[in-house]
Amino acid sequence: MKKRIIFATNNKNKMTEIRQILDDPDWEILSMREAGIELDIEENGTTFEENALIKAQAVSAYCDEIVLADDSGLEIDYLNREPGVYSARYGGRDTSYEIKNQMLLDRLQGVPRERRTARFVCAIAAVVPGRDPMVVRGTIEGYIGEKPAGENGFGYDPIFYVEDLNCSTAELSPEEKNARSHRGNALRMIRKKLEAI
Ligand code: ITT
Repeated sequence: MKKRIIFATNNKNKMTEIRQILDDPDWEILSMREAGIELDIEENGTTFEENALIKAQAVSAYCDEIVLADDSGLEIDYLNREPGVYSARYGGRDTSYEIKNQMLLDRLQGVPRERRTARFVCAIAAVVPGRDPMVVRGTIEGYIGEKPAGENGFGYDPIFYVEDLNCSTAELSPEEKNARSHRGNALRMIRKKLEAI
């Protein structure tokens, strides 16, 4: 029987990647909206893991299915790991990513390559009815480039450059990004845990 999973996110770009990464004939993945659940969840945790659990548990209260949630963001070492858990809110939720990315580039102006290190982090929480909640973390290491590049991906992808490729994650194909991304790594980890149940 197909495993029905509800993904507690309102972010369409995340949902696209999640469907590509968890492409499995044994799983039926529904977005919150497809499951008929509309919630505005306050993400008041201080870590990615806490926020992922807050979102998964909030949605789990409204259904009997397995619920997964993604909390993710960009940590820039030179900025004391900002924007971090505030990545979606940085510069204002409704501000375009063209502007948010430029704001970050401006704050790094003149900073040399070796001090521009950064990573994307993704915590995935899983709430399975009758079991203890689970949470995993995936990361991808890189650095903030001198200028935005690429048209793929979303959010901070145009300014995040992959360490060994020297191109931004917005210049990678979806398959290339998912194979090495924070979200790809975290989702593959949680899939293993769910398959073991
Ligand atoms: P939900 O809470 O509904 O899932 P959200 O967009 O509010 O959606 P987050 O609180 O987890 O999600 O914020 C994550 C932000 O971090 C996201 O909006 C992007 O700006 C950024 N981000 C996360 N993953 C990214 C990726 O793969 N590429 C580029 N930016 C990413």
